[in-house]
Amino acid sequence: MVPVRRIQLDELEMPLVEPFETSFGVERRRRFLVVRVESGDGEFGLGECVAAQDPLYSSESVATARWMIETYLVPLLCREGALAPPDFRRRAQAWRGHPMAKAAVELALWDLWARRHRQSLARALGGHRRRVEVGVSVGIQPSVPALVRRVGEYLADGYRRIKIKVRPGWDERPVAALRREFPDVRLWVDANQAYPPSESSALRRWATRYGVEQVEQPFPEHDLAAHARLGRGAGFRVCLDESITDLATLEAALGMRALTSLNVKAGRVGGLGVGRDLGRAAARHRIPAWIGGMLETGIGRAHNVALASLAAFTFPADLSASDRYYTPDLVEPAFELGPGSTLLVPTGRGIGVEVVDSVYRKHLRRHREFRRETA
Ligand code: OSB
Ligand code: MG
Repeated sequence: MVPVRRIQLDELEMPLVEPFETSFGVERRRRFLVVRVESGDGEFGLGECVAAQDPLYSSESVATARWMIETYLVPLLCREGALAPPDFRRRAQAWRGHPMAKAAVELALWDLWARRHRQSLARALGGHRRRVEVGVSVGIQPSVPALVRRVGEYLADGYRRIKIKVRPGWDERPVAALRREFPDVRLWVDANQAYPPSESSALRRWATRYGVEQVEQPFPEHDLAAHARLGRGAGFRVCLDESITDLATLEAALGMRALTSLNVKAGRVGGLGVGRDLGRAAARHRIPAWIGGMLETGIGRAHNVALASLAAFTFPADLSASDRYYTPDLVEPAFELGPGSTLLVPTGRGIGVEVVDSVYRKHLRRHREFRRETA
């Protein structure tokens, strides 16, 4: 159990070091919520919400996540006064949807739980790795030469696995150019649902021809059958991201053989508990799982790195160094790329990194506090 006496809901806005363009839009700045839970004895826990300003990646947004947290999740915590993360998960399941809002609170409870048990979050979750292997996710660039240059810089930095964002009109040419320039690079593509299933054969042709290792979420999230057809007999993996929102959708997709790789984002699926279960379910089906990212600051990155330290996650994560996203990052120490394209798993209590107050205050746009009545 972790007592909760005070809850803080903050909204921040931070500029990205460079714009990040996907099939659904361009992000130049990230607007996001941070939940802070306090136990009343000096301990606290932090959770970053991955919902973006606009509902483009999924139906949630900063506004809907704020509404869900303020209307249901904060009152639940105030009513109970103490909840271990698995109890919160169970109670929050009564309300449909809103996994990003639920995750923000669950992440904060996990951080608090680990701190109170004087453990790192990675240890509290059952992780054993000291370093986690990572790659980099590269947005759509203004031109093919610009992409080749950018990827060359990331490889020079030490990243060993490259994922590029694709969409109709930005796929075969950039992929062919990367393969020509970097014949051995481990190359993934992510379409964020941008292709109609009728594009399946063209997609299969260029992905095979240029040695793409996996194609992530090419088709609309509810079309599991289209993903299953693409994967049948293919020489590349079909990875699902947006389609998988909980254990039930994963079981359904596994039953249909709609995936041969799984992107797990705690923020997308309602928290670390669900994320861990998804990884274990994939492992039982011999499907590689890996940790995805949502351009988090160091707070969310720390939770993701902790989850990536579990044995179930075997493919390199979409978790890059802090300087690929924000300079300076919200936390210290910042995440830096280490040997073998890895990030170090923090060993301090909880998430194991500290918020830098001056940076946090500079980007703070809204602040709200809630207290549990203890009369
Ligand atoms: O689909 O994986 C995605 C970023 C924002 C929204 C969706 C996605 C992404 C990324 C970035 O690919 C991964 C990262 O945080 O580096
Ligand atoms: Mg994705």
